[in-house]
Amino acid sequence: MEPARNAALLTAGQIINHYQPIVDLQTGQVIGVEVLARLTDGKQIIPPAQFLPGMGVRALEELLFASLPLGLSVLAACAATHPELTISFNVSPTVMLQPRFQERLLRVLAQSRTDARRVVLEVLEDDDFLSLDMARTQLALLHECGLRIALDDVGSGYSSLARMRDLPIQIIKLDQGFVRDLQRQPEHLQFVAAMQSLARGLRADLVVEGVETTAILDALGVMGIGAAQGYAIARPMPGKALIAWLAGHQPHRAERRPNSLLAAYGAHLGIVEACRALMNQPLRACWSDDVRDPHVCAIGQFFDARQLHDSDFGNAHKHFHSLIDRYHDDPKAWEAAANNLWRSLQEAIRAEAEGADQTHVGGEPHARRRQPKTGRALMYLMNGNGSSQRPS
Ligand code: G
Ligand code: MN
Repeated sequence: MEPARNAALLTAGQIINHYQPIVDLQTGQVIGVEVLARLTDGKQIIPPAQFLPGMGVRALEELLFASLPLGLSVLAACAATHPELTISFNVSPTVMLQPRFQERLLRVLAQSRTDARRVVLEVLEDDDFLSLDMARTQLALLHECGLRIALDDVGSGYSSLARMRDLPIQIIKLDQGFVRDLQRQPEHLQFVAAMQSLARGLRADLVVEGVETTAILDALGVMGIGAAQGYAIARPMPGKALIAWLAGHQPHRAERRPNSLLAAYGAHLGIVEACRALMNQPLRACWSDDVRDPHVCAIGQFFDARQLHDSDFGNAHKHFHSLIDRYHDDPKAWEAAANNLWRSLQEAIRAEAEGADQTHVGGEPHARRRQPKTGRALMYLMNGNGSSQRPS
């Protein structure tokens, strides 16, 4: 907006850090925090979207080195309750390729007695990602010093498959764009699952960003996703608030049983993938005797608990179970049954999201409240606290 004013604020050290927790979905433990730097004029906070565009490489470097010691001191203050916590900083690749960047960074770490293994650099390719060779060399050197490298916003315009192939990275952060709207577009869970399997193949940890609702959190947990970040866990907050939040945080272990339709969708994804894996290898799988019983699987248990077996998707689920061990005999019918369950779940999830939108009463554009809606398509709703409500 006002480059001159922003430059002046930067020079005057008017920088504050906000911190957003990153949670291990399987254990529920907080494993890291991402630093989100902001400028302030003393009265209001200027968000990055306003000051980052147009900032030159010098200014970006100064921003990082102003926010770094603040972040490291908060990390030290969190050590009492969270000794293993990592801290992530967003670094532009052009900054990283500045002469003596590494020397300067390591000096700051040494001054604050920070173990380099606790620090993550989140790299987002920008227009100026000049030399891939140089970037690769620099990232490898930084990793040798103990730092970990995350490829940020993967799936957005700039972070491509080629970068994942060519750069030495230890963490993949899936862009919010694939996640925020999952209740509107549940089929995008396919991308999350694919990214998870790619990350495993690359031996990188996956962090899914933009997790805005408990239903999304639930779906990711059921799918066995490693880590998540987003408003459903916590919003970015000042250092003091973070320390208090961490001290009060109660870890929730991911459950195998879905607690939302979106998570049932995710669970079905896993089951179908597992069946296909069996189909594509020579071993004839042995199913247990009760596999055709729609009440034995995790989805069925969720439908039991909410009395959802007689809905469209409940019937589709029963039909899929009746064919589940028949993929060798009748692959077409098997495919059709698997797809039909997705389709009917998708419709119900969309209807649920639309119902929530109609009763939406302001606030964050993406943090949609889910309110009871009486009507045909809506089978049940989850409150923010995870309890269920059925239309009366
Ligand atoms: O590019 P990067 O992933 O570093 O961007 C993080 C930005 O996303 C921050 O500005 C942060 O405030 C914002 N953010 C964090 N969690 C969520 C979320 O759940 N939903 C939305 N819409 N934005 C989020
Ligand atoms: Mn980031």
